[in-house]
Amino acid sequence: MKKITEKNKLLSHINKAKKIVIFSHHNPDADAVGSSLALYLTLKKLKKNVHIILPNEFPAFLNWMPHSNKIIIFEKQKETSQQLIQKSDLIFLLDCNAFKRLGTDGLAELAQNSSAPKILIDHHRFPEKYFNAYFFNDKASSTCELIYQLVHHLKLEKNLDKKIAQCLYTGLITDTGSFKYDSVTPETLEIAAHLLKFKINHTYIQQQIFDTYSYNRLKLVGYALSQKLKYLKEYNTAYIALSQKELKSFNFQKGDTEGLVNYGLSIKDVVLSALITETDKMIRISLRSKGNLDVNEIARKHFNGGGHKNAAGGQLYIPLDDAIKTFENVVKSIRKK
Ligand SMILES: [Mn+2]
Repeated sequence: MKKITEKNKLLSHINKAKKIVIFSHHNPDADAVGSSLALYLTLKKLKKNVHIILPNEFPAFLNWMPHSNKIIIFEKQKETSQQLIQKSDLIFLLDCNAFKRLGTDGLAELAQNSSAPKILIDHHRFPEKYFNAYFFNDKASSTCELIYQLVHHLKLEKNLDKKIAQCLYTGLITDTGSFKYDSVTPETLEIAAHLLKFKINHTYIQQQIFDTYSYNRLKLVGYALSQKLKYLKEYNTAYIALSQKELKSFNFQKGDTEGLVNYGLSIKDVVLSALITETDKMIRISLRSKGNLDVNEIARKHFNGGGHKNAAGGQLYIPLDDAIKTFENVVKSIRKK
């Protein structure tokens, strides 16, 4: 499945619906939150009763986003979430390709088992086949880019406003590294240009996203780079592994390791970079690559995950030291010359 724009199906589902719930993935990022809010605000203008339910808390650096305080966090509001899902007559899943990406504490089942029609809007590869309608393109830079296109396909562009533009712009810049990744197309920049015409303060948005580190977070980055960065020169690979103990010593807050995986790629000959972190429940592995090296495939095959060609992630349920060994072995097997 490369690109599907079932605009007539989508429009008829939206026209019929009264109570809509929007979901996005576990550990929501700025594209998940931005696209959910932009769709929410658009549907509100169509006088729909609409709610966003996210599996768990989004990073605090997104608190400034318009209406972000209206987002329901399943982890904290299970009963409210359950009632909303039961009453809903249309479900959207955004920025992830399957309900299982809503996590493991019951939300995925609640959403998937609901009798409401289900629409997928996403840019991750290999979407599941059980949705009633799709707006999908794995070449799109972000789900925010897809929401912008959807709004136009449905001839709802007169509903675009400054708040929606702020939400969409946020997902665009975070999923493209401020317009530098491979996924950026002329259309991405045309969309960005149009969004700026709503007089959004793009410098403010950049600052809210990228310049809001705590002192501890910056110290953690310094420690990770100076003490923990491992360079496997002959395999053009760099990685950082951090234990719970190390993270706690920097008073780790959710989101503090965001972006850390990208530093490895800034080494000249590195084509594969990884961040391996120990959480309470598992070992998380984030992967980034340059050029044709497909980390989505590596994540799917070796780390129970997936994502995009140049950015993917997964998890392992083994001790940290074993996860590091596993990662090194995978690298040696795939980068063998
Ligand atoms: Mn995305």
